[in-house]
Amino acid sequence: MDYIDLRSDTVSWPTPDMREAMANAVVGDDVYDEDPTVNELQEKAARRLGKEAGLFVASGTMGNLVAILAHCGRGDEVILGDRSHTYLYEAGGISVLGGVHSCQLPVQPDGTLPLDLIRGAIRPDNLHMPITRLIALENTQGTVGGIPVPKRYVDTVGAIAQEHGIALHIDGARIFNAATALDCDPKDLVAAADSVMFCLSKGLCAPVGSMLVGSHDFIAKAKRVRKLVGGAMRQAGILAAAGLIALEKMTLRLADDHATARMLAEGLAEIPQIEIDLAHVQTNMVFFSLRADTGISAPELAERLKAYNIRVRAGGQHGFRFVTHYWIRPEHITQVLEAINKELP
Ligand code: TLP
Repeated sequence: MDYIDLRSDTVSWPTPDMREAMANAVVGDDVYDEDPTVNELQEKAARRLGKEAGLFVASGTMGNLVAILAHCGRGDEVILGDRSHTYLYEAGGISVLGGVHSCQLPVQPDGTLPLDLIRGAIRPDNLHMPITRLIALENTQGTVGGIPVPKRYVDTVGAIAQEHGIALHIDGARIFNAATALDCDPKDLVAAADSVMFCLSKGLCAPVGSMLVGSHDFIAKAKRVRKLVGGAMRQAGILAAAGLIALEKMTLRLADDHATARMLAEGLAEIPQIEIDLAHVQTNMVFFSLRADTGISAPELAERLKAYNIRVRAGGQHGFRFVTHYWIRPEHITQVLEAINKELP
């Protein structure tokens, strides 16, 4: 990349081998199920996560929307986190387009939703109330630092869902980061889930696309919803070709991004004007803040770093989220730390 971009892993460019695979991709009309590259990606994604079938979708937002609309009808309720991506950052799509009601539970610092609150939120059979159809978890949980949520917890939530005849969906935009950090097979991590969305873009570097996986029946329903929201694509094999490299190759190297995040976090912790909780840096995200008396705001510092070819995004007056990815190398971290040290008064 031409600059050091820590705003998100969504900014990552496709790798040179992705560009080559895209140029040479064998394609067909995916609405007729005739794109061999899309079909291969869907099969491999499903297998990798231990599910029966997969569906290529345009984005993570579309994947979550399609999943929730496939699980829930109008007026049904989904239990989700009050700081989940679906609740905060997907333009309210599940209620705008699906009439799906949401029950928001507080996301804990460890990325979980309290189990007693989940149990308490499941509605009894009462005509005054919406019907609880779905629980949605996020893994890694972005807003609390990209925290990986362990299998034991996911399994417990899955058991609660099963006991009440409701489904479990996982927004696994970064599920491979979670599996890497927890040192477990992604299949095991999502075994309790009825559906999982994960992103091929973000840390896996594909230019476009996410996957939804689940049972054959669920994916058949999801495919209708994808059509409804305008997400059925034609020669999408061009994109799926990059997705295959994302899935097969880029999922295996995420520990490098976690190591650069750690290096960055440890360097930031040595700067007196910075407050950071190192225990919260477990994947590729580094959350930190400037001490209130530093004399420079986070947006001002972000602006000044542009002169060093460094792009970062402030969250509020004092906070930052830096995200590492394939294009961020250890030497970039050294440059970033030097620039911050220079610019802090
Ligand atoms: N997250 C983006 C922003 O929208 C915040 C980012 O920079 O982190 N689930 C999770 C957990 C996500 O973090 C995101 C994107 C999505 C879903 C949506 O994916 P896209 O951007 O492909 O629609």
